[in-house]
Amino acid sequence: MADLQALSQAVIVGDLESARKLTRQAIDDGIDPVIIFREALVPAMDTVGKKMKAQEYYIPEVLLSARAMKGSAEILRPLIALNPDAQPTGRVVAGTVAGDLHDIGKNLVCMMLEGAGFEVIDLGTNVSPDKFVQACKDKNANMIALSALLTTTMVRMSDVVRALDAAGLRGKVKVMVGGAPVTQRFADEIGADGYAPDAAGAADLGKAWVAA
Ligand code: B1M
Repeated sequence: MADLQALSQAVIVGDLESARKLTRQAIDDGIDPVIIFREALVPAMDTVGKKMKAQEYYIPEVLLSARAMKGSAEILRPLIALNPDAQPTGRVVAGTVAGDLHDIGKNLVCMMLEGAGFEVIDLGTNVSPDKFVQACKDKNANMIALSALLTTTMVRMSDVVRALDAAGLRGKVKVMVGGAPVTQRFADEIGADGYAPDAAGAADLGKAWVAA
């Protein structure tokens, strides 16, 4: 029987092989991949963050945990993207803003958007405002999804909003922002169109925009 707590623990201690094995087991036992994310992977990385803050974990331990989390996510990704209810809904350019290398949450957001039927153009991490704007033009995107995990980089989101404005794209491309330090209030302050607290919320917001 699948043990989501054991999967969480494998991610916390950075045990990639066990994380993969327990993920496959959970899928074989019929657990919804989204539940595996929400109830095992996300709380595990929360614990890792707390340990980092308490200086029980340093960068090497955090990287091992991130690697285990990615190993599990790679197995879940195609299952979420193959959501049979998903219809082609829109085109989203996604990325983590300039100066920020955190990509686990952004990758989850991309997966959930794909699962909701969006075509996602993932620009990766440390993405400059110009690169976001160019990708929106090249791909004819109707949405942009910005992630930031640092209080020092979340402010870069407003640079992207301004760059879209300067390129005359603000009426065409809706901007959604998120990441641990980001709030609805911050989104309002920088003129973003929306904020989502988690990856599932990002997919819901995108769907709501398309339906409006
Ligand atoms: Co970093 N790090 N890190 N780190 N790291 C945090 C963010 C931190 C809170 C840890 C801490 O001190 N407790 C802290 C930030 C403090 C602050 O700014 N207030 C921090 C720091 C300080 C740093 C460095 C500066 C450390 C250093 O070098 N001294 C450095 C910065 C490097 C850089 O980016 N320039 C650094 C480096 C790293 C690693 C490279 C070691 C690694 C990243 C590996 C990787 O991503 N490939 C790392 C990690 C793993 C973390 C923690 C432990 C976990 C982040 C994570 O993946 N969480 C993190 C502590 C924490 O957040 N608990 C921490 C799991 C993930 C699922 O959650 O990304 O929040 P999250 O995504 C969520 C939501 O936020 C939301 O959806 C997801 C859930 O469904 N979401 C969106 C995210 N983007 C969204 C976009 C949306 C909507 C929702 O719409 C578009």
